[in-house]
Amino acid sequence: MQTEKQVLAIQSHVVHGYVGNKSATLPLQIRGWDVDCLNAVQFSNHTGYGHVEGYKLSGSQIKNIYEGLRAQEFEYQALLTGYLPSAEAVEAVFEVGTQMKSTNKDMIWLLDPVMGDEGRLYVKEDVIPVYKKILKSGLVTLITPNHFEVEVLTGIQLNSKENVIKALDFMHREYNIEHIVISSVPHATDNTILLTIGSTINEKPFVIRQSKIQSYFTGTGDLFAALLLDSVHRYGLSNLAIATTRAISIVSKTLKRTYEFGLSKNVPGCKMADKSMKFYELRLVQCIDIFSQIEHTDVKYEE
Ligand code: PLP
Ligand code: PXL
Repeated sequence: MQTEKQVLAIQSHVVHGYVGNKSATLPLQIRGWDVDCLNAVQFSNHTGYGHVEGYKLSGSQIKNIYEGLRAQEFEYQALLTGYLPSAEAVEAVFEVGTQMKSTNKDMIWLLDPVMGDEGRLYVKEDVIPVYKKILKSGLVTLITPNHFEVEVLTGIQLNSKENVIKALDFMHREYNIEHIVISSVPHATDNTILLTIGSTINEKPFVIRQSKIQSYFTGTGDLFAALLLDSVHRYGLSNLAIATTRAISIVSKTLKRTYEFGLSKNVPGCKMADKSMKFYELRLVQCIDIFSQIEHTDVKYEE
């Protein structure tokens, strides 16, 4: 009998394009998950376009919808949380996660502490202490910060191998996090390479090197977090390095296809708020064959 795979996913909805739950849902469904989307915002499009219309849920609206789910006693094997629009929304998600873990201590909570990128916060500063509080609770299974979010959480600049190890150690010990995957770290000296660095407490960290596609994508981190959730469920948290290589492989094939589509529109790259951005929305529907293939063994890791 197939095991149940049900996930509650709390992050953004965009009417057009693919970030947040729009990025996570299709790949997870194809890989056998029932995805219950609690959309923390409903926006017309992602914020990179420069103009957005839409609505944010308040903390109490998030809790209220969750209470509806709880009343039905739905069961979830996983909780996936990404971009949340305010400190009170993050507080509400802390309450949801706490409640869900109290009924199923084996539930995987993958928390992507979405706060910013490339040196810029895109949430208000008051969100930071709430994330820190959640991380200290010991309820989160796995986090997927990018390099900037690691710097925000630890105060350590990821500009050398020693500092990366220091930051991982800080997050394992100060924040009580057993599993960490830093989704993207620029290489210290080679800007054609992007690193993904993972670590399980009391084990050696691992590194995955990929050549960077010189373009700007949005929703990649959300896609990666969703695929990593599927992958750790499939391969086990004790095989975090293998699980991460499988997820990275799918992300990189998706980006390659997205990039080729952008090129076919004669747009060589794209910048924030550039009109060409619409050609770089992740081409998820065109990648169904990639998501349908279960094993992706072409990406390797190093210790
Ligand atoms: N870019 C590439 C090529 C990736 O493979 C990944 C994650 O796997 C990311 C970006 C994710 O970065 P972020 O979390 O900063 O969106
Ligand atoms: O991919 C993160 C993200 C989530 N939610 C919204 C966004 C973005 C990135 O731009 O605009 C609404």
